[in-house]
Amino acid sequence: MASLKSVLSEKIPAYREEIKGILAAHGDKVISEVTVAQAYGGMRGVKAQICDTSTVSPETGLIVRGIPLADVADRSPEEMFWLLLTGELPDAASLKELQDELAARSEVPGYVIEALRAVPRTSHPMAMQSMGLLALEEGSKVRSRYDSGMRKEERWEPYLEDSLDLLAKLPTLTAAIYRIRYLDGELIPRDPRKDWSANFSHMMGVPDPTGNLANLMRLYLNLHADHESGNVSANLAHVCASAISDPYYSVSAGLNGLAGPLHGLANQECLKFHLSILDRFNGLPNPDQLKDYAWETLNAGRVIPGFGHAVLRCTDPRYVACYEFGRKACPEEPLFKLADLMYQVIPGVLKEQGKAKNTAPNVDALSGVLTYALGVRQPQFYTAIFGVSRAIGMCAQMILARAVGIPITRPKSVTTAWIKDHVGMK
Ligand code: CMX
Repeated sequence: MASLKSVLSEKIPAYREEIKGILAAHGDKVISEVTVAQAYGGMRGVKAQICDTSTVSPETGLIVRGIPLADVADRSPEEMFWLLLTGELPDAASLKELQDELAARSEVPGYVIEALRAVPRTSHPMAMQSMGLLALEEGSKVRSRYDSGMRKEERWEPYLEDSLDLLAKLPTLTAAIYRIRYLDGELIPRDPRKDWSANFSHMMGVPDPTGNLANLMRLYLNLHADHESGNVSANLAHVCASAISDPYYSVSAGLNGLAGPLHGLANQECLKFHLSILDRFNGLPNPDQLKDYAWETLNAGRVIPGFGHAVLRCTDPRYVACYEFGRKACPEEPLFKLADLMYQVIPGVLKEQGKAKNTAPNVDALSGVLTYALGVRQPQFYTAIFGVSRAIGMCAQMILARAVGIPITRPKSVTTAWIKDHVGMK
């Protein structure tokens, strides 16, 4: 048995040496060039930062520390956190120690709950989640250690401490948001017999007679944890933490990006899309009706949520894991059947339209559908569930970045006048 901190303490010196060696021998080698189109186009495809927790292959999807997602999809989110940080899965005793550690840190101070109660009930759950983390910042060990003059090489340690606190409290905080925002505001205490994700669904308090919702939350919180570091949420957190802003500020920054409809909010949009179809056809449409509906959507200048991806050029393996889960847990649910029909019809429509580079479904095509089918009927809340999970990856990435002393992010921007001059335009 080992603690996460002791495993990291052992691995970090070699990791530092490895990077030092690469920089000394190859620091001047070119890994990417940037075109004018990329500079105007969201820096798509520009290789300009390092992320060792995971990588997204366009052809196969997420690979975590060299392991294809499908091979670790059935692990717990706690195991995922350990894997992202150390490159290994914990043994049973080490996992138990991490879970005990998270349990011991899980209480959210009363003033934070009061702050959540003080905002209007029309506030978006993402705004409440981000605000809740900022309220927790008061306890940051990064901030107090920095103020008392910590050495640069020690920075990863309070980042780990804050991350453990933050990750321990985030399910409690987010379940409280659910109960305050949608139910009677009475909070459910955590159950000491349950683990991190099981406690999250337990504290939300949605009736779950089959246990399927708890199982879905375990899968969901595992699958969404990390997706390398260029995506909006991870990148925002990374940039924020590069200024030695502590994990509360940095994860809050990431959550604010996750709240956008082209990123984390897509699962909410996707569910709405599914519900609007069931509503329009008073149940499941036939394939031709669905095709017409998809064209109507595209012709109105809207995207089909849940399809396409900025990086992936294959079916998202997270979608595949959700599909397998749904096939066992709720195959007869009209929403699941519709998602299945969309999988058969939509790629053909998008191909015919000829714009999307990837016409296959992404994870959002199913995550909201399953969450709704298993009893969480408030689509606006779904991105907050995503946030609980994505915080795992954001924290892992910033701990490692501090361990190897990645400096403050500061790419160079240029003006349109500079571009014109550079390419020789008058
Ligand atoms: N429906 C309709 N049009 C789509 C489309 C979709 N599902 N996916 C891409 N397109 C369009 C784009 O809007 C773009 O159109 P314009 O040229 O008119 O601007 C064109 O196809 C090319 O886009 P792309 O290079 O294939 O995709 P981008 O990298 O620009 O965008 C994404 C990626 C995810 C924003 C886009 O596919 C989309 O809007 N999908 C629907 C929303 C969604 O499912 N988001 C979840 C993403 C999951 C994640 O972040 O992990």
